[in-house]
Amino acid sequence: MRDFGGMSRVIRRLVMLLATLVATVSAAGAEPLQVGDLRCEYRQNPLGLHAPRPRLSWLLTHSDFGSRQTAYQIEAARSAALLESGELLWDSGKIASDQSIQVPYAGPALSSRERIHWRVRVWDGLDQPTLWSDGASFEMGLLSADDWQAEWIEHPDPAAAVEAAPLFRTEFDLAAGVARARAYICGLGYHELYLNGRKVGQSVLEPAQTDYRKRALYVVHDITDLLQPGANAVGLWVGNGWFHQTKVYGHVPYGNPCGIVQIEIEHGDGSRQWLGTDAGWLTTTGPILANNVHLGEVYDARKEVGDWSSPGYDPIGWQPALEYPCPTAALEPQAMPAIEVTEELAAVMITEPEPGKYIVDLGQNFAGWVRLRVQAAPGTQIDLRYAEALWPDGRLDPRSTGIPQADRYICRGGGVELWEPRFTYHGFRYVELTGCPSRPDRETITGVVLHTAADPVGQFDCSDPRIERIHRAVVWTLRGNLFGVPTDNPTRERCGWLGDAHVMAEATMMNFHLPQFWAKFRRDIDTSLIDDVAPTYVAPGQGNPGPASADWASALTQIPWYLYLHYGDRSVLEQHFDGCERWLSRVRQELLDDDLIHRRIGWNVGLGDWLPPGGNSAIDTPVPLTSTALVYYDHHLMAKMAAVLVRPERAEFYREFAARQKASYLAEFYDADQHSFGSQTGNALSLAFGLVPDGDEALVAQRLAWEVRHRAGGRPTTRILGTRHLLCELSRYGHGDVALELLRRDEYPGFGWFFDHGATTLWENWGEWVIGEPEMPEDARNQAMRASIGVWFYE
Ligand code: RAM
Repeated sequence: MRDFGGMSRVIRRLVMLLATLVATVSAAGAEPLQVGDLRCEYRQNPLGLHAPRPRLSWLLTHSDFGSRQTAYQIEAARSAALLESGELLWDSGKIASDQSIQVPYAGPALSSRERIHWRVRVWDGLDQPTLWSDGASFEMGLLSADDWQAEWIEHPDPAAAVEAAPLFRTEFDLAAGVARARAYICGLGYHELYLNGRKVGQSVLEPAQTDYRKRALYVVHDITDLLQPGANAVGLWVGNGWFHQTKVYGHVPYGNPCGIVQIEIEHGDGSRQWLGTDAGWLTTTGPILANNVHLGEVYDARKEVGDWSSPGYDPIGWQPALEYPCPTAALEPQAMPAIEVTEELAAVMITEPEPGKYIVDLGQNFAGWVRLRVQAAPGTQIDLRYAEALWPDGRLDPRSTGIPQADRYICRGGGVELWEPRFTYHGFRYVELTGCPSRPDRETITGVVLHTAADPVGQFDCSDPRIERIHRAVVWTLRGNLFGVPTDNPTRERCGWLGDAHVMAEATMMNFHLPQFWAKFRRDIDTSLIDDVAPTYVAPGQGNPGPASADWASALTQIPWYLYLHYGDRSVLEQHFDGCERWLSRVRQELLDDDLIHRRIGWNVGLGDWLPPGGNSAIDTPVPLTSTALVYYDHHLMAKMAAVLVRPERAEFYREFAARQKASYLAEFYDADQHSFGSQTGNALSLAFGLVPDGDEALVAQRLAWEVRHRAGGRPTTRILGTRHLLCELSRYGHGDVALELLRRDEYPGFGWFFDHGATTLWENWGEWVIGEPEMPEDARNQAMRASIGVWFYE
């Protein structure tokens, strides 16, 4: 062994020498190594940080094969000028390291509002330094509750406010010479901020949903350029959002629409000015007559209140706001990308299946809303209903949405009117319009696509358009379900189901840059724990379908692990390791002697491979198998996480337990003669999680391929837990042809088949309703769990 190690060291040195030579020879014509894209906590020049040691990253660009970073140096100062002149707050010195992500800021402790300017240079493989990068900055948020001097406010008539969306306003005077101005804001459930007649920022449906009792997210805006010397006005518009949701699981509202705004202004001469919500603000109910995140919005344009967020406005009929008791234990910054408009869709067809009822087909199932363009007499009422499907006769078929999704717009009259809702969203492809004064044209309705606006990071091209089509549907399905939390569908529930979350997480990360989104959701799970240990099926929220079974609860370990795997984020492991330990220790207590989950003790055995072809009665994999496999996987991941965190004893503990559990699992579920765990999902999960006897992997994979082709006649029998692994494990072990057959299959149940029936996103069921099976009436057409197969396209 030692000799071999010595040999490999020699070879490695030779390879390095060769690489250095190549680098030197090519250095003459090559671009020098450069450092750019400086980020802090994943964002460029972020505002509102709370991390005590924010993590820095940069990107190396070079045209040279073999270029690499061998060392770095970071300089930080209180301003760009001081950074340039060398009056530093922190100088890391030259650190020998190839690390270019997750590098913690190690300057003096940071205080509220503090802004740090920084730059970095690196040394390459020849120990040559690059030039200094351009400067970047980060700014701290309001770190303590005492930093919030503003008061929460509400409309004095809460009953009216939960129907309508209240507006709040105030004015203030400003001297010239503003150097920096920030607005810190949280309006629950959803808010919009206005300054001097304009909406601030691009985002919509802010802030992201949380368990508001435990924490609410605030947003920071740089408003320096929106202010003006003299009179200024600020407006806040607040809708119910998830703070006052009344439809799903428990129907329990947290409170009445309310908000807090704090504006802080710094002048060039160092003087400061401050302004915050309090009972001195005025409020009214405006044109929104009703708003509900699930059901939609009613807007009467005749009740618009003019330039309400401009200075000099006459707030006639407005009344003083009431102070509202602080609705949350903590205000935390919203660190992830906001929900934004990411695309607009033009109508592809307009029909009139019934007199006066027009159907606009936007060509794509998606989540968002529409922009209505209309010219009609004052008081004309236009009703919009949304659905994912049509009846064969062309009428709107809203059955798959589970809830009615509808907006109503009442016209102001006197010209062209443009309208979009504010505090709701819909999952749909088709819009039904009633009450239009004339036949709508292509300008009447535009589809507005919304979701958490994370940068796309993946792309997939293929010579087979049928395969590309599935990938496209995967991405649309993911887009429809990234709404501040990973939702199961954008229609009847919109809930962060833990099982759906862990099966979709990697597919989302392969398509979008989502480190803060998933880190936030993992914390959402912690805010919903029962007695600080056991997770609930859905997070976040107080309305809840109950304690999670172990298979859904596997999100606890899987999400941190994927964050580490995809982003190198060790801090999430640090943050959640102990909580995972507590949960798994409880799980083990319930396992009794044989380490298997096959009894209903304390919580459900599990939901199992939910909704396979034919519905839940057709689940062909024992629930104890899938639940035990997931608990095994949890322990396997814990061993890995413990190793990363340098906790060797815990790593050893989890390895030992996993080995013991694997032995019991094999004894209970493995047919060594057939090399099978009895079902497609059983075999696929066992392969994916390493639950196959060493050396039997290829045989089990072969058996899996045989089961698909021969025992099931080419049909998948898998669902939420099995489908991704079915495809990935077939391909991993050389049966990619079988995986392709499954994807191309154009009979029920099959992926290709969906598209012959109009799918543009992935359905919750396998389409039983099409073949006339009565079960499963609520077949959502945009179900995130199905998009877990997105991993296969990249793996
Ligand atoms: C459905 C959800 C979700 C699943 C649960 C158990 O209501 O849509 O996909 O996790 O049931």
